[in-house]
Amino acid sequence: ELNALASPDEAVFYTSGRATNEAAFLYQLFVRQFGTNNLPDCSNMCHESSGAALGQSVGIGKGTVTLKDLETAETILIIGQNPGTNHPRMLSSLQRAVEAGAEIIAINPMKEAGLTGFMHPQQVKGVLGMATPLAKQFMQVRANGDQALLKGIAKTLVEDGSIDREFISTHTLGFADYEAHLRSLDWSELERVSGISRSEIEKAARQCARGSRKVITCWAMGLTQHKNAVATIQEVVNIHLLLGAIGRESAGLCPVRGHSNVQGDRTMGVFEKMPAWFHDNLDREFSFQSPRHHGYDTVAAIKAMHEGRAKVFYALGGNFLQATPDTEYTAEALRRCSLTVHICTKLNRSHVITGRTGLILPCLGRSERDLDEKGAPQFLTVENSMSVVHASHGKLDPASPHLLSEPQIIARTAAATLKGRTSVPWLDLGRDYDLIRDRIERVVPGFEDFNNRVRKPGGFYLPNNARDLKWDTATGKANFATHPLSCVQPAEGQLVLQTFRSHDQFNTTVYGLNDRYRGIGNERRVVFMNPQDMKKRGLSPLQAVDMVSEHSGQTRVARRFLAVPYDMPSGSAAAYFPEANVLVPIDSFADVSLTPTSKSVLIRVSASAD
Ligand SMILES: Nc1nc2c(c(=O)[nH]1)N[C@H]1C(S)=C(S)[C@@H](COP(=O)(O)OP(=O)(O)OC[C@H]3O[C@@H](n4cnc5c(=O)[nH]c(N)nc54)[C@H](O)[C@@H]3O)O[C@H]1N2
Ligand SMILES: Nc1nc2c(c(=O)[nH]1)N[C@H]1C(S)=C(S)[C@@H](COP(=O)(O)OP(=O)(O)OC[C@H]3O[C@@H](n4cnc5c(=O)[nH]c(N)nc54)[C@H](O)[C@@H]3O)O[C@H]1N2
Ligand SMILES: [Mo]
Repeated sequence: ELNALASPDEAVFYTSGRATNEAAFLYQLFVRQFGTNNLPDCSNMCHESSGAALGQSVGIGKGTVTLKDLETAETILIIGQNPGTNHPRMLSSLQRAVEAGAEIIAINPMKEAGLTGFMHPQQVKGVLGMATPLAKQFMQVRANGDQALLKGIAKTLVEDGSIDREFISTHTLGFADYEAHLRSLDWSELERVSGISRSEIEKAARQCARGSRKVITCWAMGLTQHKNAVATIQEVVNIHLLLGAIGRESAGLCPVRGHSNVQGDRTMGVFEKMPAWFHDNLDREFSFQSPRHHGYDTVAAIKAMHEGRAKVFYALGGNFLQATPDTEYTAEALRRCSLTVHICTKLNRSHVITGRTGLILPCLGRSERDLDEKGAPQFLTVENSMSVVHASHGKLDPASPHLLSEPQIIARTAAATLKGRTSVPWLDLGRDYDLIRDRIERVVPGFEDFNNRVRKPGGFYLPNNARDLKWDTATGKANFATHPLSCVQPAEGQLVLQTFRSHDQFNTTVYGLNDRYRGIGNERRVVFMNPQDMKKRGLSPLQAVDMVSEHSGQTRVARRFLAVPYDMPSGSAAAYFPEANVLVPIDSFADVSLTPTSKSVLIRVSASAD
């Protein structure tokens, strides 16, 4: 099927963030030797906005802090992130930080357990091992009101004179414009858009400026999945630049990641627009000419399949149908393909919405033992969100003796597809992961002596220039970004719906029907609403409602969700991903990063007709 295509660009190769470094490296090599950069990945729907923002502002698309920094910070902002459910191991680091004197400021429309109030104190204490909320200050921001709030913090710092002038003059560009912008902002506007009072915002700013300004900001999907996400994240960076709170101990930027190796996959070249130096290294190492024109990201790939410009869909893990926006549209896109292929550890719904031919290629999971031909155990590697590369050893008996590893499946697919068109010893690479690591070492900076260093306990750190006050930006400095204040604008009667995770799920894998910290049992088709917003619509608790998403004159409907009154700002609503993905318009995505706006879907809610 691949070789029958009119052009290699008619194939799309998706990656989910579980793939190991070795699998991801082989995969992108295969895809580029095949002749395309169509390498969309789950990052496109996740932290793409963070990568885009940080790249422009500080020259590296990832976080700048270590776990030790986190545990020794003085102030930690946690914005748009629900660690109690999604990053429970982070809670113990936060707890250590608080015990050492740190103050946590949480910014979220919802009072998430672990950060703030507890729905069921006894139970949560038992599970999280904590008696009191971690956050000293909680700001119940309006949906997408963060930019206004962050600008308010920056304005306070500037007007108080609580800024690090030496850092600003040595390391940054664009301060004068930014300062003028901040001074021109009107407090009543910032209060209205954020939903937070000036005094609360000033209090947060003054906390950040206290002590030796060891500030760390953590954020996740509550910032990344909005139309203005990149600008908002750059506002976070601006605050750190004002404070000089980057590139030194106990301070810095911490986008909190999702999948275990989403960071490593990007480092290995899974990206539809890798920089030229990466292509140069790849071409030199493997003696070929990789295509340089950019490929499709996730949204572009769905549209290409829908419009018949792409005909083969190949996935290294993930659940493309359910993770992407606009479920019905995406389903149709997949059905129009000639071939859909999934390398996977677990069956999911994507596997039953197929092209004319559908293949499921089950593979070993990372928890399973992976033996080489002589029966010796092999290991693979991953990069965690603190830029540490370490080994991953499977311990369990494989589910079946017939399972192949991801690198083996990719290597055999490449050998069978490329035949005489490649000089890469694919089958050897698929058999011996040390050989893949030798190649990675010669293509990707920071992996010198890879095979030796990764065998040491704990692995090794990748270089992080921003951490070392080296700015790989277009200007050679860290850049203040000055954006006009923006916020999603619902029309009269519309609500801003966010689609988020319950406690009993990992992305599209649902383990149970409870969301214990939010007090929901045995149901996922619920929509959380402000009690006043319910009253206005004549809705009683647990009444069945229909949600209609409105975008560019199109409507999308999700029927029979139960309305749950909840402590959240009026004008906002929340429902679970992936059930609510039918409402996320394919054409609604963030500026620059093109991340679907899964946290700001404009909807109308009314009592169910039937
Ligand atoms: N158990 C479990 N762990 C996981 C996952 C999982 O599904 N289950 N998924 C993994 C993955 S891939 C990722 S990316 C991470 C996701 O981790 P999170 O980003 O914590 O995941 P979400 O559930 O999407 O929660 C987003 C949070 O942002 C808040 N929020 C929504 N809109 C706004 C807003 O406009 N402003 C602010 N300030 N906050 C807002 C929501 O109320 C919610 O608390 O978790 C990872 N870890
Ligand atoms: N509306 C809405 N949509 C969202 C989000 C949201 O908050 N709201 N969040 C977005 C985010 S942050 C993300 S990261 C994406 C996630 O998008 P995906 O990564 O595509 O989705 P997952 O549910 O994590 O994929 C789970 C599947 O991966 C396969 N799998 C698991 N482990 C392995 C492995 O080791 N190898 C292989 N080959 N396969 C494996 C299994 O078959 C499993 O069913 O969803 C995005 N979609
Ligand atoms: Mo994610």
